[in-house]
Amino acid sequence: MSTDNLDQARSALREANAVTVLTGAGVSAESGLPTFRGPDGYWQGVSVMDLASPQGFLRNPNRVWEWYNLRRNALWQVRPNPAHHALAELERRVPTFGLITQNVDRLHQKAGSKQIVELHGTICMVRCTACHYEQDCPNVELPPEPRCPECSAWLRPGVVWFGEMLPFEAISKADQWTRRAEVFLVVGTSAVVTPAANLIYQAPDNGATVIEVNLDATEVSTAVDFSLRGKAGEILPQLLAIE
Ligand code: BV8
Ligand code: ZN
Repeated sequence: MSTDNLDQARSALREANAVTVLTGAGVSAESGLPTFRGPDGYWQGVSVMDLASPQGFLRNPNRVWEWYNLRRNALWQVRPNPAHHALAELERRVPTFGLITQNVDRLHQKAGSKQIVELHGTICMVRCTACHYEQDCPNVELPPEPRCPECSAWLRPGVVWFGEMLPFEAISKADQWTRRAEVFLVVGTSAVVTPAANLIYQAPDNGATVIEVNLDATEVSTAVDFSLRGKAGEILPQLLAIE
């Protein structure tokens, strides 16, 4: 990656009073969590619609819970990495800041980030498929067939599955944070899932400078102002000149 690219991106970030960040699974990769579409990603060898859709859950809830319990139990063992900490530091420096995440792991919160929108919910939450019961239950090993304590119906992970609408409040806040951004920083996402990916194309409409940090080139790399290639846990501290 060219240093002048990094230098110019760093100055744009330093001068900005309003920064919005969009993160994906790549920001948690250095914490030891798999991404989705990478070589050892969650989606390798499995059908997305079997595991992360309402139809898949209806067809075989045990199979879906087996997969989500595996992911939950992996999550209790990992910690935020320098990428998460750099974004929490950025929030402390910038007057108007918002972090929009597609991630469901809550590692941004663990690193101290506060202004967060979870576009796709979180696997730390469970909710009932039949009544209003919901429970935040991090660090808890759930039984293979989690049932609602109020009505005994199946519980489901508190995430947004494919084919499901994103929570209205989340998407309208993400939209507002994208409109106000002077710099829009996109970290560790393949930018294929919508409506999250649409925000990246919307950001420049209001004059934002768009900076991408990713290990590889993505579908948006040619559409952004600065595409910084490398690991988020290494580049973000450099971008903030945290040595
Ligand atoms: C919606 C569940 C309206 C939670 C997720 C056809 C039929 C039906 C629907 C659609 C269709 N075509 C398009 C759609 C819309 C669909 C969609 O986008 N599909 C995709 C697959 C094309 N979207 C939806 O369904 C959304 N709802 O649109 O509602 C509607 C309703 C009905 C019908 C139509 C529309 C719901 C989207 C939410 C889906 N839920 N997950 C869970 O179990 O996790 S999304 C899933 O992908 C993940 O949750 C994740 O959040 C998301 C994005 O993935 P990434 O985070 O980008 O991860 P990925 O592995 O892809 O990339 C990682 C990147 O990191 C890579 O670029 C890699 O290079 C980089 N990297 C790796 N290591 C590092 C790194 N970078 C830096 N440093 C490193 N160390
Ligand atoms: Zn219930």
